[in-house]
Amino acid sequence: MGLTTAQFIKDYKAAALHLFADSLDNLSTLQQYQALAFVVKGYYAKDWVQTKANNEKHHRKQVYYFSIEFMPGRLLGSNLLNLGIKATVEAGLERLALDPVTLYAAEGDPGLGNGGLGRLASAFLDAMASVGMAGHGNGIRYQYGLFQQRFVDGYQVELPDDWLRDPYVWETRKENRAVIVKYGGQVELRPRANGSLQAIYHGAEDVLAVPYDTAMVGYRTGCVNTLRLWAAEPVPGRAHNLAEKARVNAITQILYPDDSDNDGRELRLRQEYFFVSAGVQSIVTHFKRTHADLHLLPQFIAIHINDTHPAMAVLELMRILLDEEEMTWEEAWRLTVATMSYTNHTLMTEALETWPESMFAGLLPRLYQIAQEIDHRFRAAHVQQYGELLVDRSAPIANGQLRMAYLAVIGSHAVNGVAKLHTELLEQSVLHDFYTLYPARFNNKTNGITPRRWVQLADPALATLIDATLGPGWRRDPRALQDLRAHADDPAFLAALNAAKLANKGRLAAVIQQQLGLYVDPSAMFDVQIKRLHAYKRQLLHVFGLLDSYRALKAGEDRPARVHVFGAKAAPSYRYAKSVIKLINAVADLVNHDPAVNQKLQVAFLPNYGVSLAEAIIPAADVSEQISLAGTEASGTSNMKLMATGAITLATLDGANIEIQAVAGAENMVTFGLTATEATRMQSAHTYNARAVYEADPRLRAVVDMLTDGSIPGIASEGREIRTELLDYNDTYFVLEDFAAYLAANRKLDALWADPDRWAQAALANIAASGQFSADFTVQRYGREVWHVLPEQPIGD
Ligand code: 26W
Repeated sequence: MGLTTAQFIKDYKAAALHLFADSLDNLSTLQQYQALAFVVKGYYAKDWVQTKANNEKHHRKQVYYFSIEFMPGRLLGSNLLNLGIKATVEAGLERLALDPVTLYAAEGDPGLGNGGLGRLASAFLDAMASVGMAGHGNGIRYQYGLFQQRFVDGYQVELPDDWLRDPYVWETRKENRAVIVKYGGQVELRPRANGSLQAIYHGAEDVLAVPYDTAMVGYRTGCVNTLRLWAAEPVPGRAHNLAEKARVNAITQILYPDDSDNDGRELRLRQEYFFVSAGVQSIVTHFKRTHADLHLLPQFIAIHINDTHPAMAVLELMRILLDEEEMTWEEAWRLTVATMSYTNHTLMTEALETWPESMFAGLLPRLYQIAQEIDHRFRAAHVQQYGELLVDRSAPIANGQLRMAYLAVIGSHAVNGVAKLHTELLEQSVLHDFYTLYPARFNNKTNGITPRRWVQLADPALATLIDATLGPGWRRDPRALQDLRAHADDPAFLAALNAAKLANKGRLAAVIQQQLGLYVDPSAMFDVQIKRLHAYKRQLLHVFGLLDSYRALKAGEDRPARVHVFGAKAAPSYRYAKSVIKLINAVADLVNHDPAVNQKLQVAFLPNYGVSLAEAIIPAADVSEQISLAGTEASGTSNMKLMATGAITLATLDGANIEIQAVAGAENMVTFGLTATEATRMQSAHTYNARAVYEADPRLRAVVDMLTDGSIPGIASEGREIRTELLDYNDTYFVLEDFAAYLAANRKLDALWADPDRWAQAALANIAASGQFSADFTVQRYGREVWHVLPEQPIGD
């Protein structure tokens, strides 16, 4: 971009004057941040316009990534890095006596997602722009994001996330691209001369969908794509009473905070249809502006369905091709299947969305008709060859419910899981019938992460060390990190690696001090578990492990000093998860205030875990806890981020942990526990008896009894609830069964920790192997095998 520090300072001062009619030093930190973001927005504006123009001029195929959640994180740092002007701007800020870190921290972090799925969507947008692919996001501009988490007496308290209280500088309102979304009413189908049916709506409710576009700047590519988030507003020029206005605004008011349990509320259905209809309508309208023949749609447009939440895209495209483009069913269906592709992110049956026919038909009468027709044709097409049973099991409509995962598979030409094991389990279980019907559609696309945010931005100490060791080539192609292996026996490098980690731990210790008033020793082993609170992720097993250490230390056994760092939000309606949060905080109180152990054992549960807090925790981790019951975590992505900054993974053979082991080497991580096959076998044979395991293991019994014997103050009801789940409801996620193996694995970690050089070598091996989990490669695989768009940027795979 050839920006000079002097030019930047000139632009920045001008922006302050333009926006706030004042000089920089008179502005608040927030205003200084907003003026800076405004300048940066100006720096990529031309590339954004140029990218659009190029796409049109060269008739480039566009990918539209439909997701009900996005978690972009703060954008100032990543935009500066991706534009290649970070050092220049930071030098300018210093010359203006402004602290870049303070300005970065002034930016709000749009929490428009729950966890893995939403963050992955944003990583993919960064990656598509960074490999020069024309890939755009399509979602919802929630007024309120995921709740702000506070701990009150150890209990989770949810506060509204009013993230738009201050204007979001990166977005641009595109009034002229607004569309109408219809709900309810009755639909009359009137045959046309050409045999197609005209859909006439009676008494439908119209809602205006207004898009807000945010630029997705690629890493040093000049490619700038678009994240389009839709807001619901009353249609202007029509009389609306207050109730109607509120009803419309409610559609995009708030993100549903559940990340595994589909609560089937009508407002959620309204949300899902809202961004899908707005997205598909604007794509078709835009396409028709630049292409004469809609029959060419799949050659120039790919629509990706991120889990079942946008699955109605199949029905909405059919509606438009049938009702507005007057196509035949066959032609419309061929185009729809060729355009759509679907990713499944969870095996949890309770997370697979279904909608009651009555609710669906009432709110979306025309789509319901189309869904019925798809259901009829699906049954008719397969009953001969596969019989009633399979067809009844897999038809999209059954038992009064629309089964959205099935609709997504039937309406897509490609279906993928997010890690090898997950895709295999999908083919063997949840989607087995479809694997029988459409084997060619199934493919695996193991998740990835963006090395820009998680290494270059979050861990500058490590990034600088790698630059000094390998040169900067790894920043564009992280597979070059493999060359670090040549330094495994280089004591100077290993020492520098440990020093970088220690510096990051010092920074996190300051955050823990500031947030929790807790002093932690940076030289201790930082053992990190950061993810949503869910029974299958087994934060409880981690707690049992540290309670066992607590007892051992009290009994005079020696252990290397450890600080257990937790970050986890629980869905507000998920009672068990909230009880585990209370337990972790109660154990933290017990341990941190016990002088007999708190030199060797500490617990730091940082509230309000999200993208920005992850950026502070991840570079400081020595141990990455990935301990879900094998066969439950689809992939995981924190595992990849923690690996990339040198943490040693303590893992079950689940999700992407298996693929991490394959590239890092089993000797450079510690695995334990039941395999997915063993767990499934015990589940289906009903051979697991948790109480028997409890009775047979005195260490385990001692720890479990602490839940109810009063040794952990303040958890009377939570302790009882958790104990009941374990001993009376037979421990759904085999926490007791994997306990002994988990302890043994932790002792292995202690032994490894006792040899800093060996530990550093293992850390190095993980960093060196982490390049392959770059989302750049993941989106290229999608680009070649699913979306059929060839990236310009030839980053070979
Ligand atoms: C209906 C409520 C709901 C909301 C969100 C159900 C399910 C979800 C998501 C699919 C849950 C989710 O975030 N899944 C996670 O997706 C990540 C990205 O692929 C994976 O790495 C995680 O393993 C998976 O749990």
